[in-house]
Amino acid sequence: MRIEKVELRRLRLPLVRPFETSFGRVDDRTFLLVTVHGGGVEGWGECVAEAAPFYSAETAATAWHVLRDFLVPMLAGAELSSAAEAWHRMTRVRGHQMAKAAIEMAAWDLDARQRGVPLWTLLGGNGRPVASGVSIGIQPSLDALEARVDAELADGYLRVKIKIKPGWDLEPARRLRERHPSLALMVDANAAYTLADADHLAGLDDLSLMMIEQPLEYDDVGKHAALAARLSTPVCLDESIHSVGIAEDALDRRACRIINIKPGRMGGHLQSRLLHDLCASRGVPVWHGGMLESGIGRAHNLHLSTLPNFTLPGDVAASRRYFAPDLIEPGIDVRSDGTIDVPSGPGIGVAIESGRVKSATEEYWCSA
Ligand code: OSB
Ligand code: MG
Repeated sequence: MRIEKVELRRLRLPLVRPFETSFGRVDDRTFLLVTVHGGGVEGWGECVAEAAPFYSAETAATAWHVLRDFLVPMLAGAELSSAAEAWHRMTRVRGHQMAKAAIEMAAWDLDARQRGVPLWTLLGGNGRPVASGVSIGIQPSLDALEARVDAELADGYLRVKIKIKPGWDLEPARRLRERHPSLALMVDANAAYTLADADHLAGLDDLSLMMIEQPLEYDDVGKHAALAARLSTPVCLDESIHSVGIAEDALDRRACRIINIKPGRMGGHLQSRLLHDLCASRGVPVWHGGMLESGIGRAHNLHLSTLPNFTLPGDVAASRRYFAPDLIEPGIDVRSDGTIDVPSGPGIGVAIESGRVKSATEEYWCSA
């Protein structure tokens, strides 16, 4: 397949609800969309880098720069045997996984649409409905948290993750555990703690949590290994895992027992699949993370989530939790059994509302 032309768009959409984590609160979502054209077909990818460099060093602005000035020139005009080749064309650029992922994933969508098959068939998934969980931001009060969780459970979600930080950790987790004794419950710290907090975090150990996600520094594997040895709650890594090599190192050092896969953090579908396969070979379960994506990124996530080692519910929830309306029509919906259908058309299989994309676009660039 030949990539004839690439378009970049920067969009901003208001969130249905503000989202607060240990690194701050957001009321809207800034992100990029990448469109690759070839053979009369379009492929779409979403860049999950945020406006601020708090979750990761990348921002929407750095991704725009790296895409426009380096990655697009490596792929525009290129003849690829398949989308799997896109990653290899970009290896001269170090890091910038989110920028790479956006165009790499667009190439996968293009490849699948040109072949007329759903993306999951190219990725090696099974296309079956995906078990869905929710990620609930830090709330203004424990009562507000309980109400939020009740509303999500009424919608059918199979797992609840709450964001924690110092001052909002043991008490909210304990309150939820008392109210919902058998709930699949987990916490995500987004790197808010240090090893000196190990005894405090061990206070979570009697709450039967599925896992604690990324308790320590975003790039620290060694300290996670030391912490994991002191907790009975399984440690899951998110921010730290931005390459297959780091994941191997983390597993060798027993820094985590579970890994969250986000294709944006890994540089796209190919690297995510390699990470998935590595974890499968080590008996390590994975689940699909989320980055407050629009329906375009969310659809990619659903297809990837149907690979066999995604055995835990993902942060791949319904459109209406994030944007009203979403950029796709119909939006992604959750069924009462807590699963989400994988869109069945060619490629990512969703219909993009070009009028909504246009009205949310703040900046546009085209390679040709
Ligand atoms: O740490 O998983 C995270 C959102 C933005 C940045 C980082 C994270 C998250 C979420 C939200 O937890 C997941 C979602 O609902 O998309
Ligand atoms: Mg996380």
